[in-house]
Amino acid sequence: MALLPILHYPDERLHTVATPIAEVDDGVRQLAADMAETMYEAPGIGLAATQVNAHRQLIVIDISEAHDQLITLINPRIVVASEERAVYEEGCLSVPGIFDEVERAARVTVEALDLQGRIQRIEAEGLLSVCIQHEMDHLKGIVFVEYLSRLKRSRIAAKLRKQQQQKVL
Ligand code: K1U
Ligand code: ZN
Repeated sequence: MALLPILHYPDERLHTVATPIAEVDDGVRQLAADMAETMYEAPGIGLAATQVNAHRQLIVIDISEAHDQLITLINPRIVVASEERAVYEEGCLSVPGIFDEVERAARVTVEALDLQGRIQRIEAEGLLSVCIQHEMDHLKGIVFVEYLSRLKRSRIAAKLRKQQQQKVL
């Protein structure tokens, strides 16, 4: 297994739209395993392939404290979203140190392939629902800061650019 470098906002590659996975083969299983290792090491509770510069429809999520409930979603699609909305303070491994409130559907049902290529259906609420929607946004090239005001976004971009320059020097 391998740790993968995570792209940081405002890297343009975070805006790439991911393509569907035609076949769940060993290459996909290897990428999913590397993404899970990267997510646990970060640490985080989710990771989309977009964030590791692999533009395929693949997500890993584990919101458990024991790190024993890994969910892998391949070609996910939301089939039901509640009209009820909920606000949650989100973070993102691609936007380190920034947390802010985002409003999303309170509950979603998602269909996706698993690592054996079988269809799975997950009904989610609370943090799992937030995380699924956040990660599916990554696959569409959307970073959560795009839901914030233009002023907040430009301040965040400037702060992260400065941090990246300091790392290079
Ligand atoms: O970058 C990502 O997409 C992962 C992100 C997922 C997420 C968190 C909170 C709300 C929405 C989506 C993170 O994992 S940020 C780190 C984080 O929240 C966390 C880290 C360690 C323990 C618990 C939470
Ligand atoms: Zn994120």
